[in-house]
Amino acid sequence: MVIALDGCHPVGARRFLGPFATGTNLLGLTNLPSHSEVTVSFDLLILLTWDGNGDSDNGPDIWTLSVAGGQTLLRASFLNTFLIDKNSAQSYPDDVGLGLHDGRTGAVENNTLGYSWNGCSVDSVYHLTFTFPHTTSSLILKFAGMGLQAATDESWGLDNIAVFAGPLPPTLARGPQNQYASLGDVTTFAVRAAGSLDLSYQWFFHGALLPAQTNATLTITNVQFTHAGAYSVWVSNSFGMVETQPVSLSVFDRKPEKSWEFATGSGISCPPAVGRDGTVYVCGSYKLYALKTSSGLAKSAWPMFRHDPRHTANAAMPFVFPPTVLAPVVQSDGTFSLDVYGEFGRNYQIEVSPDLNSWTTLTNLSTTALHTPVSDLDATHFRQRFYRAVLP
Ligand SMILES: [Ca+2]
Ligand SMILES: [Ca+2]
Repeated sequence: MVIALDGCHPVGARRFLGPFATGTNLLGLTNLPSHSEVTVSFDLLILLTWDGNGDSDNGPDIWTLSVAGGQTLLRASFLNTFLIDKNSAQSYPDDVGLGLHDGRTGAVENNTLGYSWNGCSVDSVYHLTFTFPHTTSSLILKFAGMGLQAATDESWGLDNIAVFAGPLPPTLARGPQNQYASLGDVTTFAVRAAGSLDLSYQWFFHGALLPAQTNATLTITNVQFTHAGAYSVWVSNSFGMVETQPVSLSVFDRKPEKSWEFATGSGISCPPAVGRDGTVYVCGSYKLYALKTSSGLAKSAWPMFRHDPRHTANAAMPFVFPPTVLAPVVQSDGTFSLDVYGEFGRNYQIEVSPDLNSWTTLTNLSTTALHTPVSDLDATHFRQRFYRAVLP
């Protein structure tokens, strides 16, 4: 039985059932034919600012599917924002308490439904499928959101619900994912499949059968370089077989170690990361700060929601927005012009080089706007010349 849910389309053109807030929606089926198991599949639409495991104020934001009088098929938190926060993670594809994953892990669509918050698209779609033992002629499925804030802030919807009573060939609910491990680590590949419940598994390494690796998970202990490569798995039952795309295990000789950490205060909400050039990055709400020791504190308003320096205009510290060189043009008379994008009221040095090694100053800018044009009337004398804008 397939139930088309096209009753409404709250935002945009997509028609689906919803949006729903915290609460339970029931799907009841009667007069089912004789069967020993049921498979249900559907699209779960996660709308607006779900907070995943969240914190004491905002989460966890949980969605569940259960069988009335029977088992819980899923009880997972979902994270729909791109905020980087040490407390933010979603449990899906694992149940709450069993996994910490990045926001939108496992989503098959991102920002396709037209929902937005603070001008930014915030929606995702998950395709879910479950098989469970069931024998009676009636069935009630319970779809529920739990712990959500107002429906204008966090809601969900359903589409393309299919319920099948009886045996089915296996289908992949979620294939294994690429893994990264250090020497000596333990690493695990996992596959989740739906379909008739007599499922069996066989794992392969570079296409060669791995003896005795016949579970839904493949665990490798004491990882060595020889373990690096391509893994895949066959899932089969009495009615058919499905094979996954190969995924890779990458092995590194040493795990990057965090050598230090500083306490972060109000507005700074994630542990720092160090870039290749030594720049230290930390983030707060909607902002990423780059602290560069060679030129003092710098800031960058990327990548949380918008690349827009105005979002950091209220920063409490004397941050400096690094200049960007845009729109290089060789004019018809052979002179060269470019646009320096930076902050209002800053001093930037425009430098030139014949070879990207030795640099000399072309001009010093004192900006009176976000965009400042610069011309190099001398450019006709050079076969090639490189330009950069730096903080003096
Ligand atoms: Ca929220
Ligand atoms: Ca929430």
